[in-house]
Amino acid sequence: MGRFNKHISVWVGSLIIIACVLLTGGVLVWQFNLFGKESKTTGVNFPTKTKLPKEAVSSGRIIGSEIIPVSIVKDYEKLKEFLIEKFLIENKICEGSENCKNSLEYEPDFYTIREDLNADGKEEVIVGLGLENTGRIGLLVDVGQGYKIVDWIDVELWMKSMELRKLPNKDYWSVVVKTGGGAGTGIAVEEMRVYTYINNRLKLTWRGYIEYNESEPNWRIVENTYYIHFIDIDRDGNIDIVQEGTEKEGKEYDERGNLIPAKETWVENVFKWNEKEKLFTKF
Ligand SMILES: [Ca+2]
Ligand SMILES: [Ca+2]
Repeated sequence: MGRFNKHISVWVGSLIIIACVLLTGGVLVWQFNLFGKESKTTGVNFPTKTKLPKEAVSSGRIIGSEIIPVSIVKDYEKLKEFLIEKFLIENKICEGSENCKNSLEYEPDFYTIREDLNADGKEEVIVGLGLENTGRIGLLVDVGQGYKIVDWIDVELWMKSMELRKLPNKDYWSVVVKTGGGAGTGIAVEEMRVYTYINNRLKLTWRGYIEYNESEPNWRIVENTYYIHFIDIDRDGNIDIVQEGTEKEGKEYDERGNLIPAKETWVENVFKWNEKEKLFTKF
C-alpha cells in the first residue's frame, strides 16, 4: 500500500510541477504579448528622451526661460491670454495700457494641438497665434514642474489654420499651417508652411504659395492661384507635396473685375522629401 501511495505522490507532484511550469510560461508569453505590442503601437521611431537636447533649451528663440504652470497650459483660454501677453510684450505693443489691449483691432486667432510627439509618455503642445497681421507658431514641452517654450517662430503673416499630419511618413509628425495677409501693400498672399518635428524642435521643411496677387495699377497685375496636394506620387513611401495651379499676368480687368491675362501658365511643382537634409525639395 505504502509503495502504491508513494507512486501516486510522485505522480501528483510531477503533475503539479508541470502545471506550474506551464502556468509561468503562459504568464510570461501573455506579458510579452501585452507589453511587446503596447510599445509598438505608436509607430513613432523617435528615441524616447526625458531630457531636452542642450540646443533646444539654449536657443535664442525661447521667449523667456520661465516655466509655465500646468494649470495654464492645460486651459485653452488661460494659455491664449498668457501667450498674447507674451506677444504684446515681445513686440512692445500696448505697453502698460489696458485700454490699448482692449482696443486691439482684431480678435486674435489661437490654435492648440496636444500630442505626445516623441512618444515619451508626455504631451507636447503646439500653439498657433494670429494677431496684428502676423503670427507665431510655438512648441511647449513638459519639463516636470510645468512647460517651457522651446520654439516661438514668427510666421510673418496672419495664422489662419493649423493641423497635425504624419508627413512625410509615419516616422514624422508635421504641422501644416496656413497663413495670409498683405493688404494695402499691393501684394496679397496666402501661404502654406510645413513645420516638421525633428529632435524635439519644429523645423520649417516647406513653404509655398496658395495665392500670390500683385497689383500695380496701370502697370502689371499678377494673379497666381495654386492647389496643394499631399500625395505619394512616386510611391516611394514618402508623401510628396504637389503645388499646381495657374499663374496669370495682365494689365487690365474686364467689366466683371476679372483679370484679362496677357500671359497664363499652368504650373505643376513637385517637392520630394530629402531625408538627408530633412526638407522637401523641388523635384
Ligand atoms: Ca512627449
Ligand atoms: Ca513620394
